[in-house]
Amino acid sequence: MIKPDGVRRKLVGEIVARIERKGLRIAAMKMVKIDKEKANKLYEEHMGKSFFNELVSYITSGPVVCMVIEGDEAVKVMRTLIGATDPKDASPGTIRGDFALSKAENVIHASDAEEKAKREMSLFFSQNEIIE
Ligand code: FUP
Repeated sequence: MIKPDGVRRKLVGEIVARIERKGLRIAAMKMVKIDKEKANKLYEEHMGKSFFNELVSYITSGPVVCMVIEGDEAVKVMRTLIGATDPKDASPGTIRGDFALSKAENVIHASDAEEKAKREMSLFFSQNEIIE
């Protein structure tokens, strides 16, 4: 998911290009504005943490671009492409390493496990929107 700052800063094309150039396939893509209820679901594992309210108000602050990415070890490969959660630690050449400085506004989200990917896909896409 390209987060609101990524969309605001017009990084969608750059990020999509990196994903495609890597050899991964975009099986679904849509721009949505996340409401508070969906944000709570997306981030339920962080509920109660000090940064939770900030996280929800940020992710609901503007449109995001949701994608279903497919490919060999897609979860692991996407995590490598995006870089460390804190962009200050993210290597140059990664999306966060190249385009972000703030941990709160770190441009992109990617599921960190297959189970999470399935859950997050179902939050944003119906089965018939995912192209085989
Ligand atoms: P990631 O999977 O890399 O997006 O990271 P997490 O799931 O651990 O965190 C989700 C989001 O919470 C991050 F993208 C940024 C935000 N966050 C903070 O704002 N402060 C923190 O201390 C940790 C995470």
